[in-house]
Amino acid sequence: MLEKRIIMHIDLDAFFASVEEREHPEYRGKPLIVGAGPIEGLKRGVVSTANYEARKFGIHSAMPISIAHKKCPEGIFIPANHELYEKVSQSIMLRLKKYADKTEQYSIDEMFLDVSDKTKNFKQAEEIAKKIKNEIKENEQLTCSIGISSNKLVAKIASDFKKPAGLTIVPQNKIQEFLDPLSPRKLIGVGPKTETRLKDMGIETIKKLRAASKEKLVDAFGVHGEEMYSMARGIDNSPVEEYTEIKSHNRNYTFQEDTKEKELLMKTLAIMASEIENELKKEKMFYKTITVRCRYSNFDTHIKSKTIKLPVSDTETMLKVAEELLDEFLKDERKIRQIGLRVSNLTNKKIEQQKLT
Ligand code: TTP
Ligand code: MG
Repeated sequence: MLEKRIIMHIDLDAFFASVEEREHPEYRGKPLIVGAGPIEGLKRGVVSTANYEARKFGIHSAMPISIAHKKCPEGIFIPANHELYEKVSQSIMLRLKKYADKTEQYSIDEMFLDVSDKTKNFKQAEEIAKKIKNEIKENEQLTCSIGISSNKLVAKIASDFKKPAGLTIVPQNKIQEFLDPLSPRKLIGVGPKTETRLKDMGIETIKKLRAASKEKLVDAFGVHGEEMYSMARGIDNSPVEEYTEIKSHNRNYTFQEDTKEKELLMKTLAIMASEIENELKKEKMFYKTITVRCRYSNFDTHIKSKTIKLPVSDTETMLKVAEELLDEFLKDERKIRQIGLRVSNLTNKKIEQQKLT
């Protein structure tokens, strides 16, 4: 049977700890705990990750080091060496990229591959997965777990299904059967709080989640409820694509007749500003720099920019600054053919909105 999409998710096993074991053979076979923050006093730091020997003692990521130490006093506790893990990660991601045209690095140790164009069926995808495992094992001395399915959601859950060194394939017609017995916690975006609330509603498995009406879930969780409704059915149409950082938003408008009329120019800028604001709101981004680009009737083009102190996302500020800049352009006696508005210097940091000074 020809599957619509074949998506693979690769996740390295006990990543930070495995890199440390590779670099320090003396750690192998012993419980190893990699900590973040000060671990010398074993008081304030938390566990970044633990190898599988240490996990047998109940140690897991984000656990306070002090507790991990109580659970396993004989464990080896070491600080994280992020520079090293980043280097190893980059090398592995580069290796993985050649196996698919469409790839998406999802975290330091995870990557999605869309192998639909390279493979005819899941059997062939399985062969690719085995090659990947071999390549990583031989060249990086690390193991990974791989999930294959027809979308990212299920592929990711599948890679976690048989860890470490697992390979789990879930074809389209087996998705429901695969998901049903699992905890809703396995779904992307379902954290401990949502899990508890679902439990209170009597929903402890994805099967039960699937039995809940969309209205009920939306009532309880809003938009996230709607997402859970789809995820419980194994639905995820999101493409495998590298996240590209958007560095600016802009709009341009060319007038049918060149103009110097401020009212018309401001109205045009206002429309562009509100479109830009919508894009920013969607991405939860804030800007600091506003630029107006002006092309005069003779095609002579100039830009003027202003950067404000604190990032904002509103049209009011955008327009206020744009007006100041436009006034400068209007001092020229030439008429304007095209006007452009751009916001840049973007950040996702939420800082109290401030009025312009
Ligand atoms: P994970 O892939 O979640 O964990 P892991 O690779 O250690 O183990 P698994 O075999 O279950 O995949 O995260 C990758 C790395 O990210 C992990 O090695 C350390 C780091 N990390 C933290 O620093 N803090 C955390 O809370 C988590 C979950 C991970
Ligand atoms: Mg991992």
